[in-house]
Amino acid sequence: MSGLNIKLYTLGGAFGMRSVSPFCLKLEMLLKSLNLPYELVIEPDPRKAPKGKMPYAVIDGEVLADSEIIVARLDELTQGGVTGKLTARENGQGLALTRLAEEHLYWIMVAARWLDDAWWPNVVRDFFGIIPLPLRGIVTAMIRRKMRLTYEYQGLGLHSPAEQQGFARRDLQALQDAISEAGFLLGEAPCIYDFAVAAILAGIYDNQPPTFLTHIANEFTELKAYTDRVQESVDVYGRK
Ligand SMILES: N[C@@H](CCC(=O)N[C@@H](CS)C(=O)NCC(=O)O)C(=O)O
Repeated sequence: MSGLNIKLYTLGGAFGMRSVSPFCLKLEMLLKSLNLPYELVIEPDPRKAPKGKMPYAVIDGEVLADSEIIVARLDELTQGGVTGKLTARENGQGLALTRLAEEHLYWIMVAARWLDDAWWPNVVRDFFGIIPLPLRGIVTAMIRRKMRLTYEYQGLGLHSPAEQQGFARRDLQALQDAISEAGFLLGEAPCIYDFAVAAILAGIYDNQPPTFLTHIANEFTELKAYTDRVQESVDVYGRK
């Protein structure tokens, strides 16, 4: 297994995070937990990715785009090393929690960075600081407009700030309630679903400076401890 040649293409760091993409962090955690060596390649421009989103990976020459597709391939290549120790019910529960974090809470995290007028200057500085000044305003306004439309099409962007905070609180409460007494989602050992959920949460808790969502998440102290516990378990951290 260790003979695999793995290149992981990820977004670079900003806002105190090594990578702004939680999907990249999830894969790093998984690869470390599987003891699979890999090369990390920073690709700052998602348009260069096969499907226009980061991360993607090249494993023994095979190009795989989308973190879940990469996880599924790693599971095959390790003969069930990712999901094989879990029951079908556990895998179902884990996937449902992953979807909650990656397809719902994630969008509120993105909006807290990109669409909150008070936080937006951090994005311009950390993300687009290299664009020369006269162009910077035009480019960032265009990209922000696309982000706003995406958030509206997703549906969450149609709600008031208070309603969005309500969605976030219910997501965070559900995740906190899902942690087992043994410390991780599905028992005493961390698994891929912990990596997925904790990667999103790390992007919320460790984001610098804190966003409105960080402040809400800080109310969930057990969830915060869990997020650190998962990162500690594999010694892979989102923060710099
Ligand atoms: N479902 C994808 C989501 C990847 C994703 O949303 N990546 C974001 C960064 S966190 C991205 O590259 N966005 C660039 C864009 O949409 O232009 C996965 O799991 O890999």
